[in-house]
Amino acid sequence: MNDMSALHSRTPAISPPLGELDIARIRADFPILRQQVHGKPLVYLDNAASVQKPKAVIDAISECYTGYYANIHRGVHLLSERSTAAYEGAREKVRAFLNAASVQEIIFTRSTTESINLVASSFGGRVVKAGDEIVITGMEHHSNIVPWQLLCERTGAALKVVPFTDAGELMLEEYERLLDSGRVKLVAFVHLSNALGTLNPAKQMIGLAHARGIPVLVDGAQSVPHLAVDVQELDCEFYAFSAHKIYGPSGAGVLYGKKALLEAMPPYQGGGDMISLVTFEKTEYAELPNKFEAGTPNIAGVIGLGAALDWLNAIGLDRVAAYEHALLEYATARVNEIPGLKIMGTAHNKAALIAFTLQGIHPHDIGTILDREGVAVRAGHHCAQPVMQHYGVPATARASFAVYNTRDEVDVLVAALWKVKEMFEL
Ligand code: C6P
Repeated sequence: MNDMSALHSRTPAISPPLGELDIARIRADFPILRQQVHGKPLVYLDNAASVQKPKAVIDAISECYTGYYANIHRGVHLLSERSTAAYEGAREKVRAFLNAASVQEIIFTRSTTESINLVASSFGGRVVKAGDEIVITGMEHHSNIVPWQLLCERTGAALKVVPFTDAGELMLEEYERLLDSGRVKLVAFVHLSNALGTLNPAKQMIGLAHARGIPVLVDGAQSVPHLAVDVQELDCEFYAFSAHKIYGPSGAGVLYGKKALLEAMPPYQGGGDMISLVTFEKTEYAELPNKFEAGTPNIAGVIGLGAALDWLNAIGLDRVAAYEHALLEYATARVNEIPGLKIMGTAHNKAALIAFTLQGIHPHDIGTILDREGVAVRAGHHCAQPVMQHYGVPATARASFAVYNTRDEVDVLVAALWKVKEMFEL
C-alpha cells in the first residue's frame, strides 16, 4: 500500500543507535501533536488511556475507504478481494508481531475488554464449574476483574486475588499459595499495570501456573506499545490487547490463543462468517480464526492496526523501550523534586507511566490545572478501583508516556505541577 511504501522509504532516516531516537522526526508523524490548547503547546501525557495516531495509520484507514473498501470474505469482486487481502495481511502482521505460531491463533475483536470477555465466556463456560477458582491479581483493570466475576456468578466458582505490596509488586509467595489449592482453572493477570506502571514477571508467573497444569491469560493492553512480546517464549495460553493503545485506531483488538485451546472452545457469538454450514437442524462452525469472528468486523480498523505495527516495527520496539525507560527515569527524578508528591507504584520493574497524588490537592484539580497549562494527564481511578482502595485514595493523577514524548515535555509537566502547588498554597 502507498502509505507503507512511504513509511519504508523513510525508515533508514530513523535509525540512530539503540536508545537514541530521532524524536523530532517521530513527532512529525503525528499531526495532532502540532497544536496549542488554551494557548499553550499541547503536551500529551495521557497515552495509557489512548495513544495518538501516526499519519501512516490515518492514511491507511483513509486509503481503505477511498480506494478499495468492501466487505471481506464474501465478495467475488475485486474490491472485496482487495479488502480481504488487506485484512488478512494485517492478521499476518499481528502474528509476526507477537511471534505466534499461526495466523489461526490471532482473533480480531473490538478491544482488550472483548478479548477477555470472549475467553471468560467461551473457555470459562466450558471449563469452569462450581467450586473451581480463577486467580487474578489486586492490580487488575476492571476489564480483567468483572468478566471473571460474571463467570463466577454464573458457575459458582470463586475469584482469588494475589495481593501486592505498597511498592506495587505482586506477592509471589501468595500467588503460589493460591495456585496450590488444586481448584484453580485459570490465571489471568496484567502484564503492565495501567494504575501503577508495574511490569509483572509474566514468564515466571506463567511457569508457576504451568507447573500445576493451569492455563494463563495475560492482559497486554498496556505492555504491547512499550516492550517486545513473544507469545511462544512467554508460553501463555491467551494474550489480549487493543489497537488504540498501540498507535492504531479504536474499535479493534486482538486475542491470541493457543490453537488447540481455541479449537476446543465453543464460539463466543453466532452470526455470519463464523459458520461453514447452517441448517435449521444443525450448524457447523468455520475453522479458526473465523469461528470467533461473527459478523462484519472493523475492517478498516484492523487494516489501521496493521499499519500501526509496521510503523512501530520501523522504529523497533527495543529502541522504543530503551528510550522510554530513560524518559521514565528522568520524569521520576524530576517529579520527586516536588514536596508532597507521592508516586503510587515504585516497583523495581516499571514502564511507561507515573501515577501520583499531591498532598491536600484532589487529582481532578491537578488534571484541570495541568490542562490549562497545555498538559493532558488522566485523573481518576483509571478503571482500577481496587488499586485505589489499596492506597486509601479515591483517585490519582497519571502521566503516561509514548515514544513521541520528550524531556522538554516532562519539564513542562513539572513546571505546571509547581504551579498547581502555588495555586493551592495561596
Ligand atoms: N485502560 C486507561 O486509561 P479497552 O478499553 O478494552 O481498550 O482496554 C481495557 C484495558 C484493559 N487492561 C488494561 C491494563 C488497561 O489499561 C485497559 C484500558 C485505559 O488506563 C482506559 S480505562
